[in-house]
Amino acid sequence: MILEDRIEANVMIWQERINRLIKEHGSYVISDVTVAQICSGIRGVPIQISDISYVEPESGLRYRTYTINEVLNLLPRIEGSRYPLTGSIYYLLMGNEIPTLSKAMQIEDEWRSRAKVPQYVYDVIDAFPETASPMSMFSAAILSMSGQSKFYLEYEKGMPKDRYWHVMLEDSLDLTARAPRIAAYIYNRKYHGNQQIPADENLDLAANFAHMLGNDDPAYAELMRLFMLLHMDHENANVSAHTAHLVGSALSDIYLSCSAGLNGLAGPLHGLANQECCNWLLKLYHEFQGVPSKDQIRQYVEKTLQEGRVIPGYGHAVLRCTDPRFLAQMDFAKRNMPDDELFQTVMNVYEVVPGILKATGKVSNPWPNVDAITGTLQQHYGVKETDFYTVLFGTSRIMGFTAHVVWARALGKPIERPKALTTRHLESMISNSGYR
Ligand code: HAX
Repeated sequence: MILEDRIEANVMIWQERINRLIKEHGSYVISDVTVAQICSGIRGVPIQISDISYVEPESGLRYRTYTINEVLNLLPRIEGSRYPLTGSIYYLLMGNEIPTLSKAMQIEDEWRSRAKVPQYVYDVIDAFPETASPMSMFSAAILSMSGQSKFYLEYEKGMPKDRYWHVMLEDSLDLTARAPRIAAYIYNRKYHGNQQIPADENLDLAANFAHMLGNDDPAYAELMRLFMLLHMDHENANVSAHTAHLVGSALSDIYLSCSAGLNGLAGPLHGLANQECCNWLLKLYHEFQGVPSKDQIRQYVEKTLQEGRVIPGYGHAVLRCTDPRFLAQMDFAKRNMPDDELFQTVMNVYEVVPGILKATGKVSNPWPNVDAITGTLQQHYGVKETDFYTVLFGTSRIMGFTAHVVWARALGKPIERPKALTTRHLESMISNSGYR
């Protein structure tokens, strides 16, 4: 299989680099950790290597060293499409190489051949009450496949360690092939009277996902190609990716790891922000009965801040610039839906909010992140149920999770076990050091 061959050809090279680093520079100190960092979310403390994707504060996300603009320009696409095939991004993340169109198509073919979802997964979803959150259904559906994981079954039989990543890759391809079907099933069951739309095997993964969500407009297929590209990974230290990686380090299978990662993604300060952002924008739009003026936006933003709430879609723990993923979606909207009034609202908000956040003097990054616009594009193409947006996000993000977990196993990364201290330890360390 194409990805297996590509990873196989590279594993030794990366293993040697890591081994050399440990052997020759193992005692090199790369950071001092402060009390403030330990007490505030281990913010900024380097915890691991993330070669698959990396976030530069001033220029944003890089997939295997390529910026978002480079990825959009260099990756192959099918004829007539502006946006790369999802299979090409997955190949880049896993294989560390810009693929040819033929290679990207082979990944899409792999997904086609593995996409059948076992009936028990649908039964798990059906067992949830109508009121259940779509993210809990999605996470549970994925978790339910753990018992049939190829890794789990072979591990039970005592497979040798050098087989681990091969079997994890198998499971990863199965999971990533099935995820859009599971997500679409949840969508149609929860919001559209269980009117399920059969997959169209002729389409690529993203276009098929768009089709199963009920919109066959070619522009929506394009949007979903862009969406899958932009949401696939964002460095391996954010809540969800790190959770998936941490759980994977215990040799848990890919379903256990990805389900855990999705539970982190479901939090309001992380993946759920896209839903909150869209709801905030919709409320703003309705309050002023149309596209609000900049003065009206100023009023509305001040009110949100006075209520002690954050402006959703703005700020970031690492970025210190407008998120290039926001800009790529803005470009899509300008081309495809310039007259959409919610998009026009997004643009007016973009002109007003950074200035207000800067003036507070405390916000580290006043610029929009990816979530400031994502929901607006979905609204335009008819996917209006905002509480489903994190499932959309998760469908793409598990691809990134799987790339990190497969590579961790290929490189034989050990189980993670950082150290926790008591408050008393900290107090004693400080007083014993003579620090004032
Ligand atoms: N609106 C108002 N205040 C904000 C703010 C915003 N958008 N972003 C940060 N601040 C405030 C913080 O609440 C904090 O205030 P206090 O000191 O009073 O607690 C202060 O500014 C400093 O915070 P920071 O260092 O700038 O930001 P953090 O790294 O702590 O947090 C967050 C980063 C993304 C969580 C934050 O900017 C935020 O809550 N933004 C709004 C929610 C959002 O858009 N989340 C999505 C992030 C992208 C993502 O992960 N997607 O999955």
